[in-house]
Amino acid sequence: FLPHLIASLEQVDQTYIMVKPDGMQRGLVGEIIFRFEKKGFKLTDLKLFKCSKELAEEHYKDLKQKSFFPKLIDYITSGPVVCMAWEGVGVVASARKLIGATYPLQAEPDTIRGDLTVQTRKNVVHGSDNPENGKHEIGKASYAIQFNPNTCNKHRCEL
Ligand code: IDP
Ligand code: MG
Repeated sequence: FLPHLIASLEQVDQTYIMVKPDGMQRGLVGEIIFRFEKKGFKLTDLKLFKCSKELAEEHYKDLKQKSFFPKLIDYITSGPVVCMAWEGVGVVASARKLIGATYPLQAEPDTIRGDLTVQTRKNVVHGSDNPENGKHEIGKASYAIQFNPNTCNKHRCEL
């Protein structure tokens, strides 16, 4: 029993981390990568892309019935996102802790959302909620359309 438990605790997983359009516009990509690297996780893939409506609806399909769903889809497709695959022991749950609670006002200090935002929809970053979804979301992201800077001017706020 004990060796089995330890083996499951030491499971190397993958998670899909996505810097949402607000994180991209605010120039928080480095800050987010820094936190995952510092924790000891391994970045195994990274891509800048513009999320299609179809992919966004698939990604958030569990929330389809929510009143905020249409606005969520509009927002997530409003500008480029940074799609990343991260790997490591317990990375899925640990990443969720580093990200913090969905509602930024409830997120603890020292978490990404706790430190960097007060807005629920624009909460900077997405992280998979279980290892199966991690693999699924990484696979789906590989179909995403490459970001073309000439067709999107919303990728960085004016300074
Ligand atoms: P999570 O991102 O912490 O996993 P989910 O419940 O999966 O949270 O919701 C997905 C995303 O939908 C959130 O990150 C946030 O951007 C948005 N969202 C969730 N709840 C609300 C809400 O009550 N109002 C507006 N947007 C919301
Ligand atoms: Mg979620």
